[in-house]
Parts: sequence; C-alpha cells; structure tokens
Amino acid sequence: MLTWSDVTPKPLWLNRRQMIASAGAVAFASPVLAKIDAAKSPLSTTDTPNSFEEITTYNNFYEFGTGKEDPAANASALTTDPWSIEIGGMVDKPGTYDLADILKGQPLEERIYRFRCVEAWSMVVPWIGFQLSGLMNRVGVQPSAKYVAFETLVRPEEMPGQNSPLLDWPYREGLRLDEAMHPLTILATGLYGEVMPKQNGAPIRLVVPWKYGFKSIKSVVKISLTDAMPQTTWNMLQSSEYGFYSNVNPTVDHPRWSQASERRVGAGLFAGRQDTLMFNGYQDQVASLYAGQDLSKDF
Ligand SMILES: Nc1nc2c(c(=O)[nH]1)N[C@H]1C(S)=C(S)[C@@H](COP(=O)(O)O)O[C@H]1N2
Ligand SMILES: [Mo]
Repeated sequence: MLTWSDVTPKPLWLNRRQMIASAGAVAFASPVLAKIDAAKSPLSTTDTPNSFEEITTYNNFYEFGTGKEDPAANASALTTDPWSIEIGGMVDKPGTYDLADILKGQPLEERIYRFRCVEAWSMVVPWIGFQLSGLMNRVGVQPSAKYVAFETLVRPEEMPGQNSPLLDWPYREGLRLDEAMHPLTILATGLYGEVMPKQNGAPIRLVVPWKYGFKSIKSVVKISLTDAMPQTTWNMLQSSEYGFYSNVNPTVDHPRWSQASERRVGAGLFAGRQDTLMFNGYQDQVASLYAGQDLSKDF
C-alpha cells in the first residue's frame, strides 16, 4: 500500500521570498525544500500571508501543551506515517482509509485564508488542501445525515498534553452538513507549499475560515456522519462561552472579552488592532447558510 511519503511530491520550485521566509525553520532539513505544486485558488484572500516562521511557532495544539510555543517544541515526536482516517456513520462506503487513498483524486490547491482565533488574534495562512466536499461525495453521504463529526488522534506517548485531563480527549469538532459541503471548507495537508508541519496538525487537518480557529481540528483520525449535533470539545468544556456554530462575529462578544477587534500576529508593536469582520470577511460566501437563524443564540 502506498504511504504518505510515497505520494509526497519531490522538490519542485522555490521562490526567493519563500526561501527567506522559511529558511530558518526548515532549510536545514534538506538541501532543497520539498514543495507541493498546487495552483492558487481564486477563493484566496489578497491579504499578505504571515511568515512561515510565525505560522509554525505561534500555535494552539493542546495535545502538545497549552503554551503558544509548546506545539513547535513538542510535536516532532508525532508519528504521521502511516496515517489513516476512519470514516463512518451515515455513509455508503464506511471504512478505514489510508491517507494516500484519501488524497486520491482530490485536487490540491493553495488556499490563502484569513484565520481568526477566538482569543482575538489572527493570521493569514497559505494552506494547501482540498475541499472536504470532495471526500464526502466519494464516501457517499446518506440522506439521513445532517452533521459531520471529527476527532483527533489520541496517543499520549507522543502527545504529552494528553497525559493531563485538561480537555476530554479526543479533541472533537463538528460541522453542519451544509457547512461541511461548502467550497471554502477544506482538509489541509500542507502550508507554504510544504507538507503540513506537525505543530499545525500534520498530516491532515480541517480548515473552516469563517469560524473561530478551534473549529479547525488538527491531526484528524475519525470522521462520522450523524443525524444529531455532535459534541465538540470547547462546548463540552464551557458551553456558555463556546457554542456549536462558533462563527466569527464581531457583534457577539465572548463573555470574558470583546470579539470586535483582533491583533494580526507579527504585525509589529505599533500596528494596532484591526476590526474583526463578520464571518471573518467571508460574509458574501457564507451568510446565506444562516438565513433565519438568530446568531446571538446560535453563537
Ligand atoms: N486537535 C486539536 N486541534 C486544534 C486545537 C487543539 O488544541 N487540538 N486548537 C485549535 C485552535 S484554538 C486554533 S486557534 C487552531 C490553531 O491552528 P494553528 O496552530 O495551525 O494556527 O487549531 C485548532 N485545532
Ligand atoms: Mo483558537
């Protein structure tokens, strides 16, 4: 059976700006950096991307600790090959799919997305990924399915944060089916043209750019189609602060802080804060999904 490393594209190209951006972090790993050759999606933002360094050293990945530097320091121990995802529930073709098999036939694209954490910081990330809808269509979503549930790997030997009951492991997330099928929703397998760094959720993680960052679950090993709204990690921990929808919404504050503005990571000490946009700026594409819903209740 093919493994992820067999299908990882070999060195292709590298432009000078990216070489400078990523040199400190990865250049030592190989003389020529492996690049994934993926066309840029028109769904990309024109905002300037954060640097590779910023994206890979300021992370939330509680399986590796709660500090922003912990994932970069601790994630190297994670084994990401072999990797498979168990896909089940209300699908025609349930099974445990090897990562290479999951990627088969799914067109990889570069998607430069704004990314907004619930902690009121933001980044711009050039992801490499494919639409979740492509995988859903391949496994055959049954008419009874209304939601998609996701789980992260549980492997405390390699994920030291899982040795404490800080969160109820596995990390869990969920989307309504129409959100999961939306063209903006991707499974990402890389960033900056590189195979996904471990601290960012290698080898495959969800990215939902109009929702707070915690919806974008990392290192996914299980996907289930259900007819009931799935349990989600942050909602289970504190339902008054974290709802199921978690759409970026500057008019609905977190009970302990404002969501009206955000700090762009790396923008510099004097850059100031910027206004947070409804649906993180993806209003034109996604507002219709929530027509008729009271977003102060469905937060
Ligand atoms: N499994 C798992 N996924 C996770 C998290 C986590 O702790 N564990 N943190 C979430 C949060 S709060 C954010 S902001 C993003 C951060 O993604 P990044 O580190 O790639 O920027 O990952 C999300 N996905
Ligand atoms: Mo977050």
